[in-house]
Amino acid sequence: MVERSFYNTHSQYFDSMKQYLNAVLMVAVMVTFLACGGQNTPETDTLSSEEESQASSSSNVVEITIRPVGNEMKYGVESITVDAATDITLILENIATSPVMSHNVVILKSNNDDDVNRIGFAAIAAGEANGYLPEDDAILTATPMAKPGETVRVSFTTPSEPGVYRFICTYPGHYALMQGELIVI
Ligand SMILES: [Cu+2]
Repeated sequence: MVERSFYNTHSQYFDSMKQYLNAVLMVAVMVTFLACGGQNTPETDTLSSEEESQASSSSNVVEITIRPVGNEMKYGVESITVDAATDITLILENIATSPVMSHNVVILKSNNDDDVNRIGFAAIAAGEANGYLPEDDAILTATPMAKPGETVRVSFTTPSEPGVYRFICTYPGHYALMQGELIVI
């Protein structure tokens, strides 16, 4: 930016602002491009989700947003009812501010306390480098870990079998309290 001529005349001011805004826009476009293309995760961006749903028989991807209750170890939504075999994008918007309130949403293939406890314990051993997400056959899908202020998402297809599927937060110390149910009908 040309700071010295910035305020010389109105037209220079607006030219500079225009250049500045163009630069901001370019950076935003680049960040969006990198965010969409740079990750090798099960997430899908909005565009490809729409393309996929147009190609398949279902008409829309259902978006579900979950937020924690402030700085509590508690999901604001503890019961979600969805249709079987439906494309879902689950969004976790972590509005917490406390540094120990990182959260994720790990959906299990069951509503079984043994599975919940085993995965909750294994998460600690999995460690921060793995987002406190253990490898376990009983995990259906999971969002990445969201630090306070972050938003994460995961896209998946709900099970074809109706039933109750537990979801938990696997940040150390959270899973016993931070749970909910995905009810597939
Ligand atoms: Cu949590």
